[in-house]
Amino acid sequence: MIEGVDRTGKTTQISKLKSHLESCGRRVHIQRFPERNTVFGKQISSFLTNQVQFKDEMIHLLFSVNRWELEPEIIKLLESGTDVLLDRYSYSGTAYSRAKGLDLGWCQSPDKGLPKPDLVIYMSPKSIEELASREEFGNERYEKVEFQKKVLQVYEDELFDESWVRINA
Ligand code: FDM
Ligand code: MG
Repeated sequence: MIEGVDRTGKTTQISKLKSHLESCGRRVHIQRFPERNTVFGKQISSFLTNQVQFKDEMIHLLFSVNRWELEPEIIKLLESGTDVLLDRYSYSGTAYSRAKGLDLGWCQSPDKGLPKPDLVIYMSPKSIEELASREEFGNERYEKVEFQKKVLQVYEDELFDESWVRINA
């Protein structure tokens, strides 16, 4: 699983990891969250592109439901021996909602029972200002400097665990 704030290069790094694992002879599947092409994913996509407005609690639950939508597929892939690389997962769910002020335990609760990652790769930025200068920053709802700083603070102070692998983003 790869985690971190926006524009840290998660998608680029995870696709490189996929190529590497494939060159070692493994079967690999990347699952990105949110998965925007499902019933609930379409609602999430409309929210992120500012076409609809949802309460903080409601969008939080939709993100979780989106992971539950894909849970059977992920289990099936793992059972068939395929490596599943997740581009964001439950930690994103908590980080972004917690940054809005929702209770930590409340944020984590709807994801209880989902498959757990074997490894968390965390993309660690030097500063949000530096990320904000990257191409396409600002396109979606959450890509605002002040908000991203809060999300980063949640990752660093409340979620980061010694078992995570920290990568200089
Ligand atoms: N995001 C993503 C959340 O707020 N909660 C979640 O559970 C997930 C998976 O959606 F701003 C946010 C993080 C980001 C936005 O994600 C879209 P990508 O990775 O930038 O497409
Ligand atoms: Mg983004």
